[in-house]
Amino acid sequence: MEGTSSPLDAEAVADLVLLDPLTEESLVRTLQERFRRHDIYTYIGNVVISVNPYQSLPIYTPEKVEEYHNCSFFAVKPHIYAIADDAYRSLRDRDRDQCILITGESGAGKTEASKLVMSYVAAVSSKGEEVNKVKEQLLQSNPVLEAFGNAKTVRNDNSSRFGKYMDIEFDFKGEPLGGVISNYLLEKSRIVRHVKGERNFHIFYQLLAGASPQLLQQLKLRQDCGHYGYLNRESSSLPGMDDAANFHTMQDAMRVIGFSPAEVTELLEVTAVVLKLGNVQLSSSFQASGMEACSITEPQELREICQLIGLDSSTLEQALCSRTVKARDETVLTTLTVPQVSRTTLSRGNAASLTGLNTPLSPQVKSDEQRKVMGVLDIYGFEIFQDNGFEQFIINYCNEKLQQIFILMTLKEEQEEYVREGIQWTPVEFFDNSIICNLIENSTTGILAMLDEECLRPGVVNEDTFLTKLNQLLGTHKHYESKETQNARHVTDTSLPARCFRIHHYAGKVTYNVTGFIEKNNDLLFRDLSQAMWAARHALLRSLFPEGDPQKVSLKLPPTAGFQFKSSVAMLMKNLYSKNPNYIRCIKPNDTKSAMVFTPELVLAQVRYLGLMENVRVRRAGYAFRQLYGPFLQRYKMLNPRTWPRWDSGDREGAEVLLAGLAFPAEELAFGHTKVFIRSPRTLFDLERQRQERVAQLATLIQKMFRGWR
Ligand code: AD9
Ligand code: MG
Repeated sequence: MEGTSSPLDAEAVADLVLLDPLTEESLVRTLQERFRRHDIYTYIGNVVISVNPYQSLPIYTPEKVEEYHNCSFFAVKPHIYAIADDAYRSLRDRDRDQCILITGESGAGKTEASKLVMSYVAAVSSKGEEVNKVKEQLLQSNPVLEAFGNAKTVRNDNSSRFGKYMDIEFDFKGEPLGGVISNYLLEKSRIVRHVKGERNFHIFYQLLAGASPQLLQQLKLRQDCGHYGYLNRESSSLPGMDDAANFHTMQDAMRVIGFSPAEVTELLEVTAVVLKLGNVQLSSSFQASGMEACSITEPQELREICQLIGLDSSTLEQALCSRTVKARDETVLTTLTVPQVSRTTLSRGNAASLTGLNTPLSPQVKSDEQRKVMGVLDIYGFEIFQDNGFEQFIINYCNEKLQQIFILMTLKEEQEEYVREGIQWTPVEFFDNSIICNLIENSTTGILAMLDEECLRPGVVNEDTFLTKLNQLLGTHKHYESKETQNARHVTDTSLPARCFRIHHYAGKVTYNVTGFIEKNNDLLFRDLSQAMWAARHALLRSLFPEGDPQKVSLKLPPTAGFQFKSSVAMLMKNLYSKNPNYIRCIKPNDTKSAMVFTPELVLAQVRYLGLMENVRVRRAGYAFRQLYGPFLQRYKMLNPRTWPRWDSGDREGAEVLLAGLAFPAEELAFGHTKVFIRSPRTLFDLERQRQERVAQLATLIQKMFRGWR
């Protein structure tokens, strides 16, 4: 940190609120300096920034757990355990439901952070036989979730391809009772296709590598990954990842969670079916009538699938090859022009298998019993790729909402603290991103609503008409752009291609290509297929396709993917808003997954879209620093002869007397009911500097005294 003269440089500012001067550069350099010293955690007030070390550091030992369990937040080095401890204590002792929001880009360490929080809470809560069982179940949900929902991507060998929110429920004594997990937007398209250098979901490789010959035979699978169309585009094994061992861990975890052996088998059967469907080829040909006909070219694979799920193979063949259309009370058979669609949509059994986790984990709590909840959110971060599609649009919308709640809650929390402490406070100006949220989610003129309208419109719909409509309605919106609106405004910008629109998100501009928006938003499964699946003699499969029940046939179209996502995000926000927030902001220091490499440009980009500068400013806008009177007096009492070496009256009076002797401007200080507040970091630096000088003086004095005695 050359170039700055803050007295706190030596400690490389453990709390960025104290950073002086506050610039993007000084912030990144502080993180870098701390990272170099293996201090991967840094605070902004009570927000923890975590920089992924990509190596195991000796900071998660039982001794560390003890250390953080017994100390107050600011008395120990920044750590994820400190925030977990703070949240847990305030849940247990102050009866406030908590949520821990973990954000950051792919590979930044969110999932690892969520596991650290869970294991900390498990370690410090009490240890009865029943409680231990619940804790084991909570911790063991991870291997199952990761098997079905994680995959190797170019960014992360163990990338979560879904958003996860877990409510851990506690009784009034703070003992865990159980948990409820919600999943958001599994990246289903990965089942049928993934880019070079990536893999499909771990479960497929785990199953083939770890299943015994008997199990493979029972599931009618071959061990060779190369045999399966969904897997063979990529070498099957990964350095450092033991798929076979992970399969056994996952199976054990399922048992701990409460899956019966029959349920485990059913889940594996569905997994095998998805894998085998990847090999079912359909071929189409024209009949003499001129109609297109479709047939299966791999009847053996189809027969085996049907044996596994207890279904007549002609039923499945017909469902895959044709589509029933209700027209003027007549049932007509039409062949599919793109039969692959059926396979893609069928794979949702995989997504649903995640949801299946909730039943065994549901807490056994009675409704009249008082419960407290800690929510842990591990959700995909903001994404800006070369090509951005529907998935990025949805993910970035979610991040826009999280940013909104972050600003609101940070301010709300500040405001509440000032009210609690009886301190005067002027509201802070900040960029309100609700204009962007509204651009996306407004129920009539928002992009999602217009997409839905386009998907439901009879006649030929395509993405071009969708884009034209967006241009017409949003052409003048400050945060919206496309080639056409630019042309209208006579802007020449060669970076914006056709068939794209661009949104100015709070975190930066992202260009979305509309190709695939309609199909992905529709997410339709042809009724013949859901009916075939429901007709199978297979309990799990039937439960995955409830709409296949002919009794429940409805002419109403199911809600679109965008609509469902918007509703679940709204529910999530409401849930989070009712709790006390704790933030972990994760940063990925390099693109090569290398231990201890820190690339400042990469970190700067993340600092920007995590809004860390804004976070520091908001935190500083009121009082940058606050501390309970007791610890404050202890730390600084040596600065005033009236409070040193002892002060025998109340802590608050002591702090007032102490500070009165130091002649800081009155507006720099405020005295709340339990805490002292200091407005600017400079005053705190000054205090720290004076303290360091005084400590040095006292040390010299003591040395002299010793010498005198000798
Ligand atoms: V993604 O959005 O799901 O693709 P995450 O969840 O942010 O991503 P993850 O937690 O999976 O990232 O971390 C990526 C890898 O970084 C892990 O597999 C570890 O190898 C490594 N990592 C992350 N955090 C730590 C840590 N605290 N200590 C050591 C870590 N290694
Ligand atoms: Mg993850």
